[in-house]
Formats: sequence, structure tokens, C-alpha cells
Amino acid sequence: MTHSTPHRQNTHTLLNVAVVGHTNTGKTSLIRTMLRSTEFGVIEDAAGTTRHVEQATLAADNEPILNVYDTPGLEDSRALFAHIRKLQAKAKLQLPVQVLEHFVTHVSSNDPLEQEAKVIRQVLRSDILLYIVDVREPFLEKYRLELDILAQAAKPIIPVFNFTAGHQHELDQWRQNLAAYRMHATLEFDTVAFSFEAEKRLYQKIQTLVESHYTPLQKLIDYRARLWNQTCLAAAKRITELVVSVACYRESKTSEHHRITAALVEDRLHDFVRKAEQRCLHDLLAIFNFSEKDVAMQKIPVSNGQWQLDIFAPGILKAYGLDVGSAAAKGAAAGAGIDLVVGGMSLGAATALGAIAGAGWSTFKRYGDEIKASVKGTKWQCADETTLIILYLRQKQLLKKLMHRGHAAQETVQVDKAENETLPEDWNKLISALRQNPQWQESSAMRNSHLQYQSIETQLVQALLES
Ligand SMILES: Nc1nc2c(ncn2[C@@H]2O[C@H](COP(=O)(O)OP(=O)(O)OP(=O)(O)O)[C@@H](O)[C@H]2O)c(=O)[nH]1
Ligand SMILES: [Mg+2]
Repeated sequence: MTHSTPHRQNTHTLLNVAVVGHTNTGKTSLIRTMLRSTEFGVIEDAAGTTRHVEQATLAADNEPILNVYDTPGLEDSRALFAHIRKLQAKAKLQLPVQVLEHFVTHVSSNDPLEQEAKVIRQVLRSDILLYIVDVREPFLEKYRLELDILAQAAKPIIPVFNFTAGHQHELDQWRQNLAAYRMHATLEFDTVAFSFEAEKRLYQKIQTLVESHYTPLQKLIDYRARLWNQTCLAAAKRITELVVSVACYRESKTSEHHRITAALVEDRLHDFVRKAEQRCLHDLLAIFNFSEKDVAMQKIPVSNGQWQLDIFAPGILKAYGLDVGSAAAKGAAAGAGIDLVVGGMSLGAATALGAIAGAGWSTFKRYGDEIKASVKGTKWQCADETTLIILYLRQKQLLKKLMHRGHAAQETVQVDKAENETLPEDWNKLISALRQNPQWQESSAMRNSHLQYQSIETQLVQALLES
């Protein structure tokens, strides 16, 4: 036996799912959303957009699990129904499904029902049908006739309600009507207002109706759940990276040797924040497999904050590994010993100060620089509170919108100030810790293994993902 045999067997027994329904109900849209691809097929707000059956395959870890078939929309269901009934009357002994088989094998290529024949042909070749419903429409005769014909194929049918957002009443009506048709295993799946939960339920419904494919479908469900979690996590991490890089950004305002005027420093900050946000957007779109066309983002209003390191805040001393509890550190905090620092500190002096607690001279030297700067009155120019808050809130809003955007959506996502989003608990603490650690601006092994950094990252990621 060769290695490829199991694989080949597998592909032969792939589950075939036909997506059917009246024209313009969102069949192609559903498949785009399932595939997370804006590329599949053509979507248009017009009847008869899809002209041929198109196939796509869904896989779990490279193992193909099911084929999904997009079909042309049914248009003239009354004519189709009448035609089928006529065939049935002609050959009374035939089973209902045989009548359909007869229809598809005898239809000519210029028959007015040729389009319908393509659909029925695919229906007969499939294991299960997803019948897409535009719930905004009432349960008209044409839909009843369609369902009658489809039911004749003797395949399980899952009615999928599309356009559900804001149409609860109509949805209830459809449910009642289909119940009268003994169709209870319905599903809400708005292809534009996406929810992963709805997608999962779609596979679970298929699973209960086609028992023989239970195990591969479970693989698919697990795989897609894993993928979805990874996608959301990667996005939240990317946003955290943005927030960190902006919060850590600082420029010394009195950087004389560069002779940069205050205005130039400001420009650089604006530029930095805008570009950083733009890059983040680019990455997020790639993570969710959307394109630049999908999102419109207004320029973020950036404002400058002047910020002075409050060097004696206990949190900072601790962050640098200094023993805050020592009498000398307390003394330093009270202002004593500053002259030591400013006057150029030696290792001996630092030790005498008693403030080094396992942090080592290099850390203390770095800390010393900041004390010097602080005493000299150096201020840092950085993105101010409002900028950081707006940046975070709009990224959170963007993330939510991307997580709930189906790949069939045509409307552009607008990113605004997002005042309805909330900041994480401890926001101020997180930001102040980041500001005190400009060396964290870019990812590095040292940063990423730093416990304090890890905890900040976790808090930001969790806050971004909570709804
Ligand atoms: N608001 C909203 N619009 C949707 C939804 N699903 C589809 N649409 C829109 O409905 C129209 C038809 O979508 P298609 O996916 O082309 O429909 P179809 O059933 O494949 O159409 P045919 O191929 O012509 O039979 C498009 O304008 C879509 O953008 C939805 O869930 N919500
Ligand atoms: Mg279509």
C-alpha cells in the first residue's frame, strides 16, 4: 500500500454540500464567509449573478473534509415545479428522485430551465443541502415550490437564514412556516454580520444530519475553532505591540546636539504614531484575510504630552530592581543623596546608598541617568494620555468589527473614536509602566522574557479580547 492511498480514499468520500436557494439570497456570500475569502465567486445585488456551479474544498490541517458547491439561484420555480409535475404524471411509477434524474438528463442546453437543471444536478450529487433564505421576504409561494422540488431529492436540508440582523419578527415567521414543512434544524447565519459560533453550529448541524461524516466534521470543527482562536489572539497581540510601541515612545525635549525644534519633535511623534497605526492595520487585515479596501480609518488625532519621570515613585524603583524598603532609598526619595547622583556616581557611592538590591550596576547606572535628567529638568516628549486612549479604543473597536465581519460584507468598516469601548482595568498603571521602559518599544528577547512585560502584554491582550 502506498502512502497516498488513505488520502485518496479520503478525497473520494468527501462530504458534498450544495448551497442552494432562490436567486440573490446570499449563497455565494455564505461560501465566501465560510472560506474567509473575498475572492470566491461574484457577489452582486442582482438576480442571476452566479451562472455555474462552483466548487470549493474545506480542509482541516491540510486534510480535505468537505466540498461545498455554489449553485445558480433558482429563478422561475413555478415553471420548474410545473415541468417536474408534468414529467411525474407521464411516468407514474417513478420515485420522486427518479423524476428529478430524468429531468436533468433530458434537459437541452438552450432550455429555459437549463439554469435550474444545473442546480438540481448538483443537488442530486450532494449529500446535504443548505437552503439559503433571505428572511426579509415573506414565505411566498415560489419558496414553497422550491422546497417541494428540493425535498423530492430526498437529501437532508438545512434552511439557513440570512439577512437576520434587525429582522427578528420575519425570522420567527420563517421558523413557523418551515416547521409546518417539518423543517426544524434551521440555522441563523448572517453572512455579513459574522459570528464564529454560528459557523460552528452550521457544521454541527451537518454533523447530526450526516452521521457517516461525524468524525471528519469534528476534525473540521476543532481545526477551525483552533484557527479562529489563533487568529483573534494574533490580532490582539499585534494591537498590543502597537500600544506598547507608542506608549514607550519618548524623545528628550532638550536634545541639543540634534538641534531639533519642539515643532519638529512633534511632527516626528505624529508621524511615528500614524505610521505605526497604519502598519498595524495592514497586519490586522492580513491576519483576518481582508484587504485595504475593507477598512477606512480616519487619521488619528495625535497630541503631545510632556512627561517627566517621577523617579521616586515606588513602582519605578521596584521596576529597576531597587530595594525601596532600604533606609537609603527612602532617604534618596526624600531628596537626600541626589547630589551624589548628579555629581556623577560611582559604584561605591551607589553601594553606599544601599539602594542596589541585586539589580547590578548597569541597571543602576541607567536609573542614574534618568535621575540626572529628572533633576536637570529634562522633559520627555511622548504621545499624551488622550492619544494613547484613542489609539487603544479604536483598535479595540476595529478588532471587534473584524471579528464580526463576514467575507461577504461589502460595506467599508469605519474606524472612529470608539468612545463606547472601555479601557482595561489598571490602564494608567500599564501605561505608566510602559513609559518608564522605553527600551521595550521594540520586540526583543530580553523584553519578551521580562516578567513585568509579559504581565502587561497579557493584560492588554485579554482586555482586547473581552467583549
Ligand atoms: N446586509 C446583508 N447583505 C447580504 C447578506 N448576504 C448577502 N448579502 C447581499 O445580498 C446580495 C446577493 O448576494 P449573493 O451572495 O450574490 O447572492 P446569491 O444567492 O449568490 O445570488 P445569485 O448568485 O444571483 O443567485 C449581495 O448584494 C450581498 O452583498 C447579509 O447577510 N446581509
Ligand atoms: Mg451567487
